Amino acid sequence: MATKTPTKAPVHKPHTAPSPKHDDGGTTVLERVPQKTQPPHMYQVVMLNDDYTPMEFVVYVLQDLFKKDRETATQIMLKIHLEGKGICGVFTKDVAASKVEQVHLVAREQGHPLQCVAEPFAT
Ligand code: TYC
Repeated sequence: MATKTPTKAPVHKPHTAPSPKHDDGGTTVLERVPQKTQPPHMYQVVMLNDDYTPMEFVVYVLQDLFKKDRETATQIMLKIHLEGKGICGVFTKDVAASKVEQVHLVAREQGHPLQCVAEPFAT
């Protein structure tokens, strides 16, 4: 009969590895080594003005996809309309790319040329 070879359980390293040190009295002291992980790079989703997308549709997108309240969504839409572009939100790279896709998808479904881009957010 075939017997199963025992597999080793995966070893999970803690985020901070205690490093053993010995003091003169023979006592072991565990020092915490600080974490070296960096926060993720962030991206801002910037919406662009055009001459055709209805203002009300832009307000709807800002409320629905970017979770802005109506007042804030209206202010952002007007800023884009007057200045050419405006920030909808700041996200991790994947989330920002996904927001851009969703905006383009819903805009094209409704026949609007609305455009937005994700760009690195300087911290
Ligand atoms: N300029 C558009 C209009 O006058 C409104 C608009 C605002 C379009 C913001 C796009 O991202 C935009 N209907």
